[in-house]
Amino acid sequence: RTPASGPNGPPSLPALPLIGSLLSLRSPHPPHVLFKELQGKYGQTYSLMMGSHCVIIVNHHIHAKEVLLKKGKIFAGRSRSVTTDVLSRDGKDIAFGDYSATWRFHRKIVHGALCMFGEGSASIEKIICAEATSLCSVLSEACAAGLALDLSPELTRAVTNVICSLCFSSSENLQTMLQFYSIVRFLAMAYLPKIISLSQIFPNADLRLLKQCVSVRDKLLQKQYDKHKAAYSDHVQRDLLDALLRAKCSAENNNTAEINAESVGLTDDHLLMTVGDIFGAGVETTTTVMKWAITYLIHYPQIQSRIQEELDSRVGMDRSPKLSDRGSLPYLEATIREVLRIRPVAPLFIPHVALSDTSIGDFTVKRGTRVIINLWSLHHDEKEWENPELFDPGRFLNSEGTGLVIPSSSYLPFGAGVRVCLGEALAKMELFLFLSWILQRFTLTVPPCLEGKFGVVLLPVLYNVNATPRSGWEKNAHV
Ligand code: HEM
Ligand code: PLO
Repeated sequence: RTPASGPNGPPSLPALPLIGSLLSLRSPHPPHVLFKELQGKYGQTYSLMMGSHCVIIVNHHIHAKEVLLKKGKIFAGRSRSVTTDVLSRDGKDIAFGDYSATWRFHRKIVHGALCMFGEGSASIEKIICAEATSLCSVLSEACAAGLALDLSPELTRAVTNVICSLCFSSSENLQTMLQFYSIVRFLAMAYLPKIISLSQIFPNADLRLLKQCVSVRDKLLQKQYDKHKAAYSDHVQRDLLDALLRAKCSAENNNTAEINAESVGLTDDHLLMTVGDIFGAGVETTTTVMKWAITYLIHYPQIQSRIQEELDSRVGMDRSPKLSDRGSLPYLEATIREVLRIRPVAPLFIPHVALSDTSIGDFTVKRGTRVIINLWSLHHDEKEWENPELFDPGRFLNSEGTGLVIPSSSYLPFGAGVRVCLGEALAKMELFLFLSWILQRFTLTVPPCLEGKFGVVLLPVLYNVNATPRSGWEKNAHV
């Protein structure tokens, strides 16, 4: 039988009409883990059917780099889905937009605007440090009150404020923004597994909820957009939205050139969706990495104290860490790299699409085929990483422990090539500054703290408890 990917295509999972390979994908594991396991049976690169679409799963860095770098332009396409159409008004953004002149133009503007912030006044650093200051003051208030603090909302607030400053130079409406993000995070993060499931064919209730959330987001974005348009001037560029508006205005005034606002896709929708992307990507990813980092530091107190020793000797206690300290804090940098390895935020990237007939290794690939790079497999490859499940920042240090190394080419936390992450530099600055400020001042631990807190009575310090019914009690645990 010819596999769905063609006679010379990669080995295929079995598939049925309509539901594709769904039956072979039933598993208690999340998709990235399942896709890693399936290598045992089908090899490192294999294909499967999602509904009527052929999808190739790439689990090894050599094929991954062929897709992302060597044939980057051929594989730079994106596919549309019900979910991404809702999120991006039919692909009018960067992350879910297909490869086109419009897309290239938007990427260039955003890239330029993000670089501009890094130079001169070094204002990104100032913005992040202001948020680090307030994050640390919340921590110290909780500490003074003897309370354990739920860090999630504080981290989300800090990261959201940074992005708000960059995009709109304002942190107005933050409360609504935060509320809305907690819902969208849940839905948006579920989108990949959902593509694999039947919801593509039978849109369900989740989709209605997603539409509601997106409309809240869009109202917010629209409000900022209108304000910026009203205040627009050719001479001032305060933030990302100003940079986008400037590009739009100069294209509109440029009647003679081939570049006019319509043809390069500088419509209101495109601008709004691009800002929406930077917002979505900027908040979700960095917050998640911060949470993983803190979780690992709590779990490995010896790593936490080694970072603190490094901070004490290189920065001291008289001043706060700066971006220029990055070179002298290799152990902290190595820890951040290791967090991004062991728990990649985007373990399956965003699916790529082949824009023409091509190949991966010896396998032929037909135009329109979707390609999923399984970063989880790359970062947990036993041949590339010694004991890949172990959290060990030391693997990113040279043998003297004084300098940083990348010990394997199987490491791509931000992707590579044409579709490489646009926020890599920003994310690294945030992670470095937030973590260094926190660890300079605090040691993070979790209760249980069996010392208790003395009031009139000796009170135990309670923390969030997860109660899972034991086997046999699932149905009647409430009785
Ligand atoms: C895309 C990782 C933070 C904006 C991506 C991709 C990865 C990634 C793996 C997909 C590449 C692909 O599909 O081939 C990360 C990680 C982050 C992070 C690990 C944090 C540690 C950010 C931030 C921003 C951002 C802070 C915004 C400023 C984007 C955008 C894309 C993207 C716009 C889509 C690029 C495209 O499709 O052309 N990121 N990201 N990311 N990221 Fe990030
Ligand atoms: C988050 C919700 C927003 O409303 C829309 C959006 C845009 C860009 C997406 C982001 C969401 C989720 C995280 C993504 C990002 C692009 C790159 C990033 C997928 C859906 C990652 C981790 O790859």
